[in-house]
Amino acid sequence: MAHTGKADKRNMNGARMTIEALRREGVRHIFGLPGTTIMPLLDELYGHEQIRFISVRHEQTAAFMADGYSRAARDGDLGVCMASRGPGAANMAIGLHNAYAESIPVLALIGQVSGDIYYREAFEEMDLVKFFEPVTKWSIEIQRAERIPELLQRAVRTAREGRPRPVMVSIPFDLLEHEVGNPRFFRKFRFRPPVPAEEELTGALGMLAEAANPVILAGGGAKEASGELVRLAEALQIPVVTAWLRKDVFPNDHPLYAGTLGYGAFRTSERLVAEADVLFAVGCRFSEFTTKKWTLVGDRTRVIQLDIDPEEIGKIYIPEIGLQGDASLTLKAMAGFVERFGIDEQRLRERKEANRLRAEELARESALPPPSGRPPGLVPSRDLVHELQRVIDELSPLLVMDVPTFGVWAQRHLRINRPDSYFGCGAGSMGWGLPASMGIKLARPEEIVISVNGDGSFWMVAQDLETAVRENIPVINLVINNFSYGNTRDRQKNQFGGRYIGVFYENPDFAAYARLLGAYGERIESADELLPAIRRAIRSGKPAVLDIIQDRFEGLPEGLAPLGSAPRK
Ligand SMILES: Cc1ncc(C[n+]2csc(CCOP(=O)(O)OP(=O)(O)O)c2C)c(N)n1
Repeated sequence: MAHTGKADKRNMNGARMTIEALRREGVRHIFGLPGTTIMPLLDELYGHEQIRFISVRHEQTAAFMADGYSRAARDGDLGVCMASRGPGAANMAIGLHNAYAESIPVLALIGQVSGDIYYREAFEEMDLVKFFEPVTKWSIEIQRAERIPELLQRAVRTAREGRPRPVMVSIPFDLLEHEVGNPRFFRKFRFRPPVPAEEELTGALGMLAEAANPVILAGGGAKEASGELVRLAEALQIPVVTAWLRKDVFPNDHPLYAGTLGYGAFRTSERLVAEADVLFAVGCRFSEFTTKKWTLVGDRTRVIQLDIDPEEIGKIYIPEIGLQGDASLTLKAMAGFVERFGIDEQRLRERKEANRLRAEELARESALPPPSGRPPGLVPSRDLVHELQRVIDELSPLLVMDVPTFGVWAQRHLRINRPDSYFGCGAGSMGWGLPASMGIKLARPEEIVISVNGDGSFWMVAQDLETAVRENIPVINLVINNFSYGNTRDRQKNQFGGRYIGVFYENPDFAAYARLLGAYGERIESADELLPAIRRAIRSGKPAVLDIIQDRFEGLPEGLAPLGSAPRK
């Protein structure tokens, strides 16, 4: 083999090499569900001191947990999910689809039938490489036990480097049992994140300094660069909008915050982008919702695009300046230059004035109507958003947003000021919220983690509340219970003449269900019960479900159509 690696003196079978390779790469958790082809791997994890195996009740949970874990892990730790061949793998697919769409690194480790019986439609056999190709950056099956460390360690690097995305590694059963003498392991290696050259940065700064109406659009890639973004925006007095669901990349109470694009965006924010002569995009993929189906950024807008992955630069808009770089390091370097760059004082004063006027306009447009004053019984979204803001201000939690219709209220009215504290499901997978929040809690156990879910979404994964109880993962789940697939209901209302089909159903008493499983449960019929109930849930030390009862016909705020819907021809 051309690679040089350190030989381990011991003989190891494939399963031991697999777990050892992951340990060396810093993996601390594996989420999975047992099955025949991964039995040797499970046995390796028995009593393992550094890697915790968490068994789930459905493989989609394992994948979503790995996704949440990777999003929240601070030390570059990677979420790993594990399943046995065909059926388990198929169950996992939604989680990999979600992670792929959202640029989240995840390693899916999947068992496979042994090589001696492959291609005969063996029991649960499936072409895993082909199956996962569209939802992974790299999808491979290892053919020789000796190569397990090499390929697994490379898979971990592949998932993490450049645009992060999931990878799938399948290992046939016979390889896991195959003994290898003096197996070779490799150094844990990470690329140093790139920073563009000084002249590229000063070129971009020059363009931003001279622009008439510049704007910064910050996406998920800027998640760890909030402080740098603030410094740069302040130095140049440039307003910042965030990509859809990435509210936490810029403090929402900052005078230069100009709103979040995407579904439910305010006109002020959209106009700012539409009228910009220079747009500086930082770690943003110009998604369909952020760009209003790619109509928001006009031909006359000159784009500066900063992205870690050169393949992303120019994919949607051809930039005048493309900067390949890590968002934090690059913004830090830019902010450093700008301080000695000297921007025209008169221009700075003009920008300050324009920003002040726009901030007032945005404040008027985004003002939340006062609470409804309705008697207890059903909780209007408007009241809920007021109370959720109180929860955020008082408890400073990590907030995990599944895909409820309520997300529009959150997008428009919640003020998130703490960096890296808001996790939204931009790929739209129902059922992501509970498991993702479990992964997030494991990555940051010291935090209060609150997920916000529709009742339809919650019920797709509700069995894994048992996992949260058994594994002692105390996440707090708000279930916005409107006894319907609300988003779909609203489409039928707006576009199909109110002919409701397949959107209403009955639910169990979710609070009682939670208690039945050993979790904490409460029913909420008035928004002002929310904060005290969350405090009680925290005190219980258990995973919790707060069942928030809504009117099944409440629907979206006036004038907002469901996401992605267009008038019917
Ligand atoms: C796994 C999955 N299946 C179907 C959909 C399509 N879909 C999008 S939103 C929605 C309804 C969501 O209902 P619920 O979770 O109760 O939230 P609500 O809109 O009622 O707040 C559906 C069916 C989806 N996004 N994901």
